[in-house]
Parts: sequence; C-alpha cells; structure tokens
Amino acid sequence: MKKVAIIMGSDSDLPALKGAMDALKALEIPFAVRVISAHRTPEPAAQFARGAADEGYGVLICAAGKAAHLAGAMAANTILPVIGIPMKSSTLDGLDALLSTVQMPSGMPVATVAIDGATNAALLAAQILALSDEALAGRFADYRAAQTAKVLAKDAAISAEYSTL
Ligand code: RP5
Repeated sequence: MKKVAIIMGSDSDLPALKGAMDALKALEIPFAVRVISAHRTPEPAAQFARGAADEGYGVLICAAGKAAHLAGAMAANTILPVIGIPMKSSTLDGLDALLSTVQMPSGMPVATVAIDGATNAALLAAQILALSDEALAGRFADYRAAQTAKVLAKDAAISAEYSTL
C-alpha cells in the first residue's frame, strides 16, 4: 500500500507529532518520519518531494512552525497531496505558522489542519489513501465507529452521574 511521510522542519516539532504516528499505526498505514527544513536544508527538501511518488508515498504530511514554508515548498515539487500542520511556537502561538501554511497561492494547494493538528493530518491522509484502498477504507470506518461508541459511552456515564432529571 501507499506510504505516508511525516516531515518536520525541526526535531523540536517531534513531540507535537506523536498523535499522527499513533493514528497511522492504528490504521496500519506505513510511514516515514523525517526532519527536513525548507530553509535550513532546501536541497534535500526539494529532492525528497521530487522523488516521493516514485518512492511509493501517497501523501506528504509537513509540520513546521514560525515562517512555515515547508508544506508549500514540498507541494511545489510534487503532485502528491500535501497536508500542512502549523506548529505552535513560543512567540505567536502558532498563528504565524497557520497563516504561512494555509495562505497558499491559487494553483498550489496545501490542505492545512489546525495548529498542532497532527492527529487530524494523519486521519485526512488515511481518508485520501482509502479512496483507492478498500481494506483501509474498512479500517477507517471501524475507527469512526469506535470513536462514536466512545462518545456515546461518555454521554451515558456523565448523564447518569450529573443529571437531576
Ligand atoms: C521551524 O522553525 C520548525 O518547524 C520549528 O517549528 C521552528 C523552530 O525550529 P528550531 O529553532 O526549534 O529548530 O522551521
């Protein structure tokens, strides 16, 4: 099956990306985890993006903070779908990265999730891959059903404990 790449601009982004790895593992999607920077390692960034389709990747997840150009730079060098995760940082709480990632010019899309939205990035990648992978689509449907069951159970427990009706 197609692989996912989780690419971060710095190793300082790693802790915020655990949710993406957990979700991909739960859905049995193989993934690579890399540190590649649009600004600090521009040549490896371009090379990775250009070779990604031939390497068997189906979606690139790119996480970066501050003036976050990683997702856009990768998108410029591949026709694979790119999902951007704006990373929260100490100065502007991730608003800088959100705007840098989401405000792509027309013709060059990056699907941008919430600030630190690693889990949703992985789930969106799974949904993209599931379009051409029936077994994965089934696992994704199971994941959704389990999520629904968990919320219903919480509703029942909280309602039973706190309601005065
Ligand atoms: C970005 O700059 C990285 O993605 C990271 O979020 C931010 C800060 O990087 P470090 O200075 O911690 O390496 O490129």
